[in-house]
Amino acid sequence: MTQITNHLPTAELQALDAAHHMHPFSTQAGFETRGARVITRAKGVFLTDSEGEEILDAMAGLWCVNIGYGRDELADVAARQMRELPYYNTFFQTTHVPAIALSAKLVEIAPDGFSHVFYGSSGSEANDTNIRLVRHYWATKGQPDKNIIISRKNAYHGSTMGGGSLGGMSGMHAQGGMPIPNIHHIGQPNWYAEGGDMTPAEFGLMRARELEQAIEQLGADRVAAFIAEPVQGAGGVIVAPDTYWPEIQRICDAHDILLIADEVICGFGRTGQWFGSQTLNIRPDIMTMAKGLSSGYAPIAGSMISAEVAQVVGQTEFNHGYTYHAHPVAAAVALENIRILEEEKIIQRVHDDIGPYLQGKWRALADHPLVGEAQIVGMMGSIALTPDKSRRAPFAAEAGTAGYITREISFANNLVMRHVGDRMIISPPLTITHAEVDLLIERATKTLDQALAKIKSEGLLVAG
Ligand code: PXG
Repeated sequence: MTQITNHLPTAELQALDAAHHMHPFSTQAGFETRGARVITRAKGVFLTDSEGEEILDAMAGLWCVNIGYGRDELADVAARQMRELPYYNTFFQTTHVPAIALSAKLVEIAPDGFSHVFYGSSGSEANDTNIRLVRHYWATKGQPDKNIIISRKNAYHGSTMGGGSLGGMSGMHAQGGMPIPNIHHIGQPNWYAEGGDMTPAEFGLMRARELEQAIEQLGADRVAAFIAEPVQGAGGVIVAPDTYWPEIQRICDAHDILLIADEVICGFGRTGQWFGSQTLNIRPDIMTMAKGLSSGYAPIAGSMISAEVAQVVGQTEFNHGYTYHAHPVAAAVALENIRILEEEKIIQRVHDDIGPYLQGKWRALADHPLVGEAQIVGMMGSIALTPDKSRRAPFAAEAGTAGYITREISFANNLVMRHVGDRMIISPPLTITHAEVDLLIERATKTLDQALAKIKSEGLLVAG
């Protein structure tokens, strides 16, 4: 067999890809007629494909490459750690320096009250840990029936049985027997799509109180925890109305329900502070971390656990752990990533400079005739496409049709701007420059103009 390298013709790479690589969240058969774009390298905010095209990656990979591509420091640290100690575990009365140093650092940067970190290799694994952790917590306190976890429709918490069950994606639940028992979903705080004639403030309170109603219906003695993303990411960058989170916090406190903030996207500077919980002023007991923890350079995730929960769970053996828990190479890479975030004041820059700059330009896209609203927190933004912006109307066509058309045009314009249904989303590297933001907005605007023309010409500019 010929050696498979970057130098093979694109068509050959695509044919091999279609033949042997099963893609996530994709229709595999489709790759035979239309090959996947082959990404060969990346630097800063730009990807390069096998045809030499430069693509502005306004999604930072999958919301993870917070410090941008091509940082040699992380490669150097990984190589050094691989030579010194490529692997060891911390299961049987052993530990290692990357695990010690990263845990101490994470507790230092976390809000007050956190004391311990339990690791995984992905956000999904960390959320699976959280399910077992909160149930074990209440069982240890003598309440084994306090084991229901409340989550939200259209939430994303991963793709394993646990993570997918916590998530509220109906398309995922339709396959493979999810959700697992004792997971309960309430409505999401998506005022644009579901708020009707209510004000955002009224709607936010109404959706938060669904949590209280669910607790009352299920019984507070049955509910272990509520899990939510501070800002829903994969659900379409849905920013809750201001009234939502204070009410959620009040309800969790009043009913003795643990609050799990899934910070997989919001963490590590995405919202302009270390954690989205700080931006939204919430006090979680557990935080899920992944993605920006290593800027995607190595697979590592974790559950950040409050001192109170850690103390209770720590009394007995917690029969849970992954081979790659606190993997030394991944932990060393994460530490170096955090050093760069701190020393280069990247999060402060999101808060004070590049964040506000992007926000102003992104919000102005709401003036485009195809756009019903623009939302943005820190450096994660969305716009809702609509055939009739005067009344936030959805399209008559199947949800996602207009979004897909727009995404394809965007990709052809060398801008990675994703769609979730008929919302377009961005989450660029936090290191993006002002000039690159200008280019992002220029390509997004051109994309919206072209998408509007195409949607119109296909007779799809019709409200449902
Ligand atoms: N929680 C949240 C909030 C996430 O966004 C996970 C957990 C799971 O993490 P892992 O590392 O297991 O993937 C995620 C992941 C998308 C997309 O298309 C989003 C994610 C993953 C894949 C695709 O927006 N988020």
